[in-house]
Amino acid sequence: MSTACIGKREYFPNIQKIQYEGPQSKNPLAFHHYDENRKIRGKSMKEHLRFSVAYWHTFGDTGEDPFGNQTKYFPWEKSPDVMTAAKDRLDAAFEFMTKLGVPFYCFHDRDLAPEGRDVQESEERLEELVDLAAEKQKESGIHLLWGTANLFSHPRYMNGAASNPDFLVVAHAAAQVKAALDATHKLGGKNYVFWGGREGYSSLLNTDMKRELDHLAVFFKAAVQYGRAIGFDGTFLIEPKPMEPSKHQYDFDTATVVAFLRTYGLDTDFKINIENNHATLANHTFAHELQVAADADLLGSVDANQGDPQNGWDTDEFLHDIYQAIRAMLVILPYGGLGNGGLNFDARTRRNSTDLEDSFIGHIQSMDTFARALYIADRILTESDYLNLKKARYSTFDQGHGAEYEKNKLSLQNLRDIAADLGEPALKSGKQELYERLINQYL
Ligand code: XUL
Ligand code: CO
Repeated sequence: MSTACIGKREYFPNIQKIQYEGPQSKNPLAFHHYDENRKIRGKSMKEHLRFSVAYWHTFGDTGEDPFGNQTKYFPWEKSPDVMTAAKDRLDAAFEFMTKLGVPFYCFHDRDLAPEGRDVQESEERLEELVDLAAEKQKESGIHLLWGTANLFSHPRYMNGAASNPDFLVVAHAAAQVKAALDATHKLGGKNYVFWGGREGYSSLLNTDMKRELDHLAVFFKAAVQYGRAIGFDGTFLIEPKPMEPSKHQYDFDTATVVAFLRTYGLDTDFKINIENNHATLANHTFAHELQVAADADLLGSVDANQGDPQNGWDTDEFLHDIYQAIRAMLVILPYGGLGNGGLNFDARTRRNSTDLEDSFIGHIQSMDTFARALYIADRILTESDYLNLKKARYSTFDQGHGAEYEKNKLSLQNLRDIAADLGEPALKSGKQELYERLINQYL
């Protein structure tokens, strides 16, 4: 039992601190690949992967879905007094995270403290929980990866939050963001996230899209200005998602968000938080979204989960597909890592996974999947021909006319003359199967 729980109620009495037991272990409550101190490229696995627990799913998801009631009854939700329940949830969260051995966590304002009757009461409730969370962080050594405001659950946000056509709703959203920024800053959060669940539209017939996007940008600017004024020097992140709950969200995918940030001059303070399941919903792969962000030099953080390729909604499963994880690491490692970002498990156990230990198993298996992917990707990048093969495909641009072209020195007429002089190019294989084989070879 961890020192953090001594003298307090224990919520997971049957779980001890999770240990690394190596790939031969058959213990589902032990790490088989995540050896936090193992060094890769001079950095420990813990420093590379920067795992984070998502407060809302792990301590708040009770298994309800549109067709059925609650299936999970957490011992920390028992008190009829909402503030007592919030404090119990905090105790359970820090016991869970300490036993799991993760360095970070993330929350929405309303995960930490329930909304009050008005702005003032909501602020006071959050402040009370933030003070308790600060003590817990100190005791456990666990840090805040990011905070955010829930601008999508309350009925007032049904037509949007920052992009709502009613100014008073926008002001309420701003009040929430102000308090959530105060909380994030007080807890030493490395980032602040905006996910625009309701920032979008249901019907274009009643929507002035240009005006709503302009309002969204004004809102982000006000948030940056306030954040910098209180001394928050972390990164602001936008988390793209194409739909759900809105029919169409303004932060549709990474390319859309890059264009938005550049259009409104927000790309100096903002980066992007990429979620795999959101990539799936946008008909992209995880690696595609990561690569678009990396190429724009705006890769900030990752919501590490996976979706279901056969259905069209956000299933938020714990990532267990090793191929997707390796392909992600093949982008993240050459980018130089996630900096102040991390891999946040925006994931939940299934509705019918009702044992308390299931949540540990979900996190452990996903941590193992990423750890394995990290060392496999590192071997592919350092031991195989992968990078050279890719570079060689573009070697005709390294000298001669190709190099001049890259420098913008050839006109369309010049290009026409070169084509006419040199004749038909030889067919060169893209060798996709060879690249695919490389991954299997290092598995
Ligand atoms: C919703 C989602 C959110 C954000 C934070 O799909 O991913 O939980 O990560 O608001
Ligand atoms: Co997310």
